[in-house]
Amino acid sequence: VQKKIKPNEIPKPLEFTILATHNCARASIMRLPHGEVKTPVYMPVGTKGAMKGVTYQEMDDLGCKLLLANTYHLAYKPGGDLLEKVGGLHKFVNWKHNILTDSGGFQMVSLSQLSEVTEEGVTFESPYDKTIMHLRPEDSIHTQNQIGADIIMALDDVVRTTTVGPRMQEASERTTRWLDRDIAAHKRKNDQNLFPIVQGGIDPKLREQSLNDLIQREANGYAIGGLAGGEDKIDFWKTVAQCTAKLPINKPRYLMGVGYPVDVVVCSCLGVDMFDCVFSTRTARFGTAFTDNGFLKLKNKEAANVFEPIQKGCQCQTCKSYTQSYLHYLIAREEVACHLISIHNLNYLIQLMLNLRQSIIDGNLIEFINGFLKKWYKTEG
Ligand code: PRF
Ligand code: ZN
Repeated sequence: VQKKIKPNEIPKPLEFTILATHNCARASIMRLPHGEVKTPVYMPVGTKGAMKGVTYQEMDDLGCKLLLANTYHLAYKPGGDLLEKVGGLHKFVNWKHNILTDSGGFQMVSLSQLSEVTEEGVTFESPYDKTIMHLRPEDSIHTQNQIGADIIMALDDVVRTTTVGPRMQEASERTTRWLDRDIAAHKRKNDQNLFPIVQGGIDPKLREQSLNDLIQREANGYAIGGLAGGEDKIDFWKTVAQCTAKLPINKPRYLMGVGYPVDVVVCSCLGVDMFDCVFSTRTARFGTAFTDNGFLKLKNKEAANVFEPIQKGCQCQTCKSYTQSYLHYLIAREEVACHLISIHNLNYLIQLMLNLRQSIIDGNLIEFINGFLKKWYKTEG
């Protein structure tokens, strides 16, 4: 149903409709410029404008409606100017659904040996050819405007989760100051949503301050950053719960860098709506598949004698076509093995979210969680 827009009302590039809830968990529809997304959702990561070992056509076949890409990598190559010239990343890579771009902030951690942070911004030395890139909040937003993703991320000052003391406080407060520069630099407010990123590590006081500062800036959605970096599980969950309890109820919440099956299930229950992680495809490249009973290491010699798919009943192309035995044989020999396991793992996470979502709608979330955890930890019987 199309909503009537009053003559002088500027349409928002994001509409978030909650269909059902169970305690903090929500089943929603997020309407973005390139179509609807059912949440909670797992967003596959195509850092450099391509998935590793999976085509965008295949992502479409898996039912994916929202993909991730990274500003730092795309700014380096092919560059914002070229992407603007071809009409944005959607056109360049021929993807008709939604895209979210991360700001480049996280590369301060992942490329920490090669970066330097000041109040002005971040400076990177390219790991490829040693060229220098300055990424100020204004640069990140300008490049993200050129890329044209449906959701763009604020440039945050990211430090390792386990950092303590003044550097953590500085990073968290700087993230807020940079957010004001991001907002001022953002030129496409009508068709791109800028999400701020809550920081503050696992310190409840810093998180509280960051939450208060960011919520005041009234964005269309919010991200929870700075987690999944080696902190204890209990601190991780407490921090997520603190954030979801405080963030506006009627706006989507995105937990960055989390994609371990148990974590997406638990954090959906805590009220998170969006997740991303390279884990599903990275672990596939090491021969590990997701199953209802936990991780399956297809490199192990036991797999050689299993003439069944990775997961019985799985509707992915890999499970419909191949046995564990064949995949075990391929891993040592052919790159296509990584591709086949990636397809299964992506399908597994996408379906896991859809099943969880449906259980919220049907009022069966508790049964769903019990069933999921029992099988995952093999405590049945
Ligand atoms: N900030 C940004 N990207 C991220 C994170 C973050 O804190 C995380 C959390 N570890 C993953 N990706 N900009
Ligand atoms: Zn499968």
